[in-house]
Amino acid sequence: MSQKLTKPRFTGARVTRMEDDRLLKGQGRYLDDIAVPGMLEMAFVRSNRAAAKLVSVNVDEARKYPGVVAVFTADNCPYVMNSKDYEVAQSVLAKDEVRFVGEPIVAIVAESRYIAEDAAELVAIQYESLPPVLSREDALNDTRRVHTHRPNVFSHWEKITDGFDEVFASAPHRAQASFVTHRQTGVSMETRGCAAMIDPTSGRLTVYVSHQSPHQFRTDLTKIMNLDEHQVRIVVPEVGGAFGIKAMFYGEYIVVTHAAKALGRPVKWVSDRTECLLADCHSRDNLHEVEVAFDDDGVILAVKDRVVGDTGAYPIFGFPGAVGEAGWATSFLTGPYKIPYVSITVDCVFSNKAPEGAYRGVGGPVGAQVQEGYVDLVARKLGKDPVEVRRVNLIQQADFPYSTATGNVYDPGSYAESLEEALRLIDYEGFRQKQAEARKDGRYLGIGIGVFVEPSAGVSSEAGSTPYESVTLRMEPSGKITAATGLGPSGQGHETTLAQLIADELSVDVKDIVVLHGDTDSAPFGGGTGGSRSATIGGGAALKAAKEMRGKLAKIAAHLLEASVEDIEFVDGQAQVAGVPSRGHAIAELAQIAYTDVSKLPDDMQPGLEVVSRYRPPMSVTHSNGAHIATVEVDIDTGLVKILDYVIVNDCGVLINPMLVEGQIHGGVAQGIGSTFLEELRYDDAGQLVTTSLQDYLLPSMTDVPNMRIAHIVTPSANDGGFKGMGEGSLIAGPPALANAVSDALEPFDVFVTEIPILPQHIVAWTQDKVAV
Ligand code: SMO
Repeated sequence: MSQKLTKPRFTGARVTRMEDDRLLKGQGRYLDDIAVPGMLEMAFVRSNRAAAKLVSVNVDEARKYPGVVAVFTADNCPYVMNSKDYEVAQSVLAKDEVRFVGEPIVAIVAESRYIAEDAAELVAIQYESLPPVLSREDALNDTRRVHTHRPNVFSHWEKITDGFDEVFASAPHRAQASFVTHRQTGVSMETRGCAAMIDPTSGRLTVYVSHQSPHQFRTDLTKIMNLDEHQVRIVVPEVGGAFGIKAMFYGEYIVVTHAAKALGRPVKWVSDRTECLLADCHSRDNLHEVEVAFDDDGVILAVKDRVVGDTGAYPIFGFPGAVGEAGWATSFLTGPYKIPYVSITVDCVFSNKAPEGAYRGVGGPVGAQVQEGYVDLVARKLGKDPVEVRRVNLIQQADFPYSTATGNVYDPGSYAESLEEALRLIDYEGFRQKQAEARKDGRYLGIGIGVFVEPSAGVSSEAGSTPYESVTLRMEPSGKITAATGLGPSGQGHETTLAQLIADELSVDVKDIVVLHGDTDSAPFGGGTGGSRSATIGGGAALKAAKEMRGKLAKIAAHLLEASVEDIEFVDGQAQVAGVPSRGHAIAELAQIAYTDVSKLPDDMQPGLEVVSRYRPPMSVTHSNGAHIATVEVDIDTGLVKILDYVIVNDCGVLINPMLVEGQIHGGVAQGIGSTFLEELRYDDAGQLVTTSLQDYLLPSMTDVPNMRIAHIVTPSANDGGFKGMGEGSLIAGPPALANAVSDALEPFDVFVTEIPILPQHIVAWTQDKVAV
């Protein structure tokens, strides 16, 4: 198959998102828009204790309430999510004991949500409170066990490079810092939920769910409930943000499905905002005690990291957050730097807080906060410019492929180049002058750098298997194309990017392609969206499918034209003999023949034009990289931080659509601003979550997010198309750039930030009654 192709029209272009026509007109259909006759709604009664025995759960009054159709507890909905690796089973509705505030205990099914909520008030639960495990110390010391049959430390690992101790002990300098990120979560505009119903004709179960991976969801649901996969259809409608939160599997989905089956009526549950904050997976609740060894020039010789990750009450089904976060953070402990020796100790613990799971970047943002934090610490200790310390430590072109002390192999990137370009864009020297002048006036300006490596495309739907993704491509008799994918977009624009790739391979217009997703009945089995895998692996599958389709078309054209397949080229929607436009057939004509005039096909060819392609990338992981630099002004009287400028240099290999790449960066930086300055899920001493609305859990708004300047460097990956995933990098690099900028601004007060979010009261406390030097 070496038919020639004209140069791409769409790949690399700022093609307007095809999704936006419906989304911007408010015509997108989300989970809560799903309405069918006779649909019931569910509300949950959740634990209001962090740790307690359930003495009694009385639902009699709720059951009698007019409009209530059924009430479920662990007695009549006895499903359990088993996390075998960690020897913990989580009842989908709490049985005997509750372990966090927000844990579902009772589900009320009623004719409306209003009725269900009213009836929920009538449920009488008698608790016998237990002392909650809330601090890392209590968890580590096993003061009380969250799960009585096993220690609170549910996962422990160590990794040390041979020779670490010697190098560390004999280093000219050592410094230490403890980095903390408080609990945060990915707040999607559309909340979580699902709706389940039995198809009255086929008897099959259909579950609508706001999720990132339809097939993974079907696998989890059918395994836990012991259902036959072919009798279950999962439909993911439009998803209004997901961020990893919606890659997880939650017990509520089982309860809704069980209710629909038991009652023979459709049942829907959509989380309200308080439920989201209470019971969507949390993340980032980690402590990293770091020691770094370095020489007089700031060359980092060795780094030691002792991590405690708090995963909350249960290892969330399929992806215990603390393990994922500590895994990523320690695996990328050395980031883009050449640091030959590491010592890593990790303890993941249970506590009486909500379960932790994935949130965009998983351990990346925390890991980068640690990594860029200790680099700045070295600079601070030596009185050197943080740029100089980075320059002497960054991995250079000649070092690729680079094997890290933590066991990763980095494919080529542009670590040093992206930093230099970002410094140029922000006018680093110019800013340093402005900063010095401002300080004379008692104003505190700072600049912070976040250089990052983002592993991408390493995630599969089935843990442990090799990542792959699938695309089905069908050219209809008209020559128009229907594609279907197992990916699960939540606003990233996959319909557009996949269409761009397919259009170029087949020399057709993007508008002649529709990309379907989110329905296990029509989409081929795939891993879904997460781990920045969609463009890289899903894009690879789209390319592969389109190439196969092109091969078929070329074969038909060659047969009709009595030419050799190798001589067929595709130009402007026509397959023709190379350089002879008069000897060609429109693609639409070939499609017509393939379906309805099949006697004209080569003898060995099946009618129709449909292919299913699965793409397994040659590399298990490819790494994006880049540099963020932020400048800030810190007002020490109010504790407020104003972002003055923000530049991003991003290298994600070949760009399919720069506009969408930049959209991902904008969103990631916004979430990074939230992570650094606003967002904290706060528990009180009794284990009550006190941030249960968006008035308490603060999100960045338009006025918090500055204009950003973005530049691209392209170092292609070895995958088909040369793409690298980039969905998480800007949330990885944002927090350290911003935190380091605050540290830099407050250097005259000897402030070095090691904890996020940085709140105004922190800044005031760090600086008041202190004299700047
Ligand atoms: S945290 Mo995401 O689903 O890669």
